[in-house]
Amino acid sequence: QLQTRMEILQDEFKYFYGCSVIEHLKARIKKPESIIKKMENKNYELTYRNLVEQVNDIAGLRIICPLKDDIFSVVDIIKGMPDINVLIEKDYVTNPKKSGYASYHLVVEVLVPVMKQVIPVKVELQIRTLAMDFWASLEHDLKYKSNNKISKKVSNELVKCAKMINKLDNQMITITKECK
Ligand code: 0O2
Repeated sequence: QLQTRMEILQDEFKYFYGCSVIEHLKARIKKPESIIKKMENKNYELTYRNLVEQVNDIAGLRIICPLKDDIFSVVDIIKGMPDINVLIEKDYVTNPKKSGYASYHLVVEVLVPVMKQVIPVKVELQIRTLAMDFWASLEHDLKYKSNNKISKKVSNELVKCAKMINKLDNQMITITKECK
């Protein structure tokens, strides 16, 4: 549902302004084995209640924006949707994580009609620029390949790269403004 709405928003921007605040979208449903692994890692008892209450990212939508400013426009649009309830908001764009990770996270609740009832379903949204996505995807793979144990030297290098990416994202905003 949310993916379709974001695709419509992407089209609306292109139609009215000739460009979009959304570059592309990636949606995924977490595989049952990954859900179990996550619950076990966090020491949650494998109950349906814990699944619903503790796991926020069974449905995940990544929104990739061309520019850093676009992230905040997308966040405002989502927060302004009357039928969407924002449960959690984390701004790692303004305050990146120690790892260097930058992204805007929202956990929202969407009402999904199922048979004769409507159930609230949580979706984790990760909103970031193309450059932030490039860094996060590579860093995620590197951590997975080494079972989350990357050396201090590698993590320092990754923090340096994240800082370069932040600088690049800021420069792209300046260049874009100059061209307007
Ligand atoms: P995976 O393998 O991507 O699913 P939560 O994990 O949501 O219960 P947490 O960790 O406090 O609670 O939430 P946070 O910090 O908002 O992180 C949620 C997701 O953001 C992570 O999911 C990652 O996908 C991503 N993320 C957070 N920190 C980093 C980071 O340093 N590097 C990268 N590449 N991604 C990060 P999972 O479930 O931890 O991992």
